[in-house]
Amino acid sequence: MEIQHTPHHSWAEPYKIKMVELLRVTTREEREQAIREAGYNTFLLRSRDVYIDLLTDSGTSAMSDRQWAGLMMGDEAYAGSDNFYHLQDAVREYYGYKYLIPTHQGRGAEHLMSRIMIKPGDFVPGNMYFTTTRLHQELAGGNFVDVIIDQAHDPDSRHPFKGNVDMEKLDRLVQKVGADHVPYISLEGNVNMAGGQPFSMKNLRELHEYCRKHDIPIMLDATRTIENAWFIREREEGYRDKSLRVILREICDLTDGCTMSAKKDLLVNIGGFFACNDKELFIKAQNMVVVYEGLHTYGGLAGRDMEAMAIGMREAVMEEHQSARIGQVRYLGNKLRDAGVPIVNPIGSHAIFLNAREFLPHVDQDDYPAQALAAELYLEAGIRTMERGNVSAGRDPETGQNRRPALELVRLTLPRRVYTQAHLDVVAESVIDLYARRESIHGLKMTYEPEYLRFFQARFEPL
Ligand code: P70
Repeated sequence: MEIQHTPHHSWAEPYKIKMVELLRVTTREEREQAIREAGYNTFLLRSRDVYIDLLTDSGTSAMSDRQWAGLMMGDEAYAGSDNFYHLQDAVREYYGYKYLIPTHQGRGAEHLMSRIMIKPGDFVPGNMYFTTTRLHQELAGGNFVDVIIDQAHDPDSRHPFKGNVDMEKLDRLVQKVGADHVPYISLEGNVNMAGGQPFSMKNLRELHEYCRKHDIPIMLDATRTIENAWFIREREEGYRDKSLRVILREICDLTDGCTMSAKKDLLVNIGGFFACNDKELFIKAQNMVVVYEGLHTYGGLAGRDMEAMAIGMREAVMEEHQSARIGQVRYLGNKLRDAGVPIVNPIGSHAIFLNAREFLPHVDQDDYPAQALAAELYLEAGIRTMERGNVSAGRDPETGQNRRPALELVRLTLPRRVYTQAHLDVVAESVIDLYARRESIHGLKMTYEPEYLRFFQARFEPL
């Protein structure tokens, strides 16, 4: 399939706007009250108090007219809904996995997979943790082991594939605990916590070969894998003329199954799935899904949700869609970088990550610089972002201490097909203003800490 560019190779949006949602601009006083009531946690703000919402790219996409039309075609039968079969056909076509179990969202699939595949005491290597993924591994009795390359933990490294697995780290683990205690390797495309960084096909091929030899399945976190495919085409020898569809299939063909949060790449507001090629694994998942999600042909979704996902999948692999998606993120990133704002490099596909450690060098990591910066950006401009640092990393289960991760970041995440270039100008101007007065920003003290995934509901006070 040939790659189509717009005239002049611009990343211009491959759509026009048919319906709009009005935004509300608040006063500084209103924002002061709102963030105080939210305990300085952007997850606890009401969305009506937010002007530009860059909290996440999850479930926040604008659906197309075709997807909305698909909702009307929902077959809400309890069992055997037509929409399930449409989704199964699309998964087989684009991802290539034989068996499909829908789930309400990504963590539903992670839960099923962890429960089925992990035995207590097992070790699960992964190319950096993701919060929900690691928690489900731990709840199933497993131990997560980070096997991503060192460069991924360095915000200044310009390595083109910071999502790569360090084969030596992996081999060291397998030698130490034995392949029998490694139920699978968890491989994430466009590694979220590293700043949206891709793995290369070369790395995946090496991993595939190694895992075949040791009989270890590769389970893909496919949430942002189409975006990963984009980077493979851009940066890897031999892929320049391949379509995203072809690259996506090549990735999936080197893995054994996946969990998916369809709320990202697949352009829906809710949904996910587990998919695999092994029949035995599928049967176990099919049995587990009825306990926690719903019957195996809907898994916690309405028929209409599955239809919107099947249509979203076809749109997500369109060249012009991804070109605009990545072009927009880079537009914002380049503006910030040119102004000297410290961001994670290279720029990833779903977000710009501010390096809060460098932005606020005067704030100790246990005073949560990224959390403080996210709160301040809201106060400054009504822009909502997300902490991805010490609060998100949580405590080490053994020592009980904060993990103090190398990456202390604030994520400016771009919903797909939602904001315009002018919105991004406002965002860039606001961050640049904040950077100019960075010395006036102070840390936070945590006053309430939930037991699980604390970043969602923790509360803070200014120091
Ligand atoms: C985000 C969202 C979700 C996600 C993901 C990857 C690579 C699995 C999931 C889970 C939402 C989120 C989740 C936890 C903390 C903060 C935000 N990421 N794998 O904003 O999928 O949300 O559908 O259960 O990125 O990055 P789901």
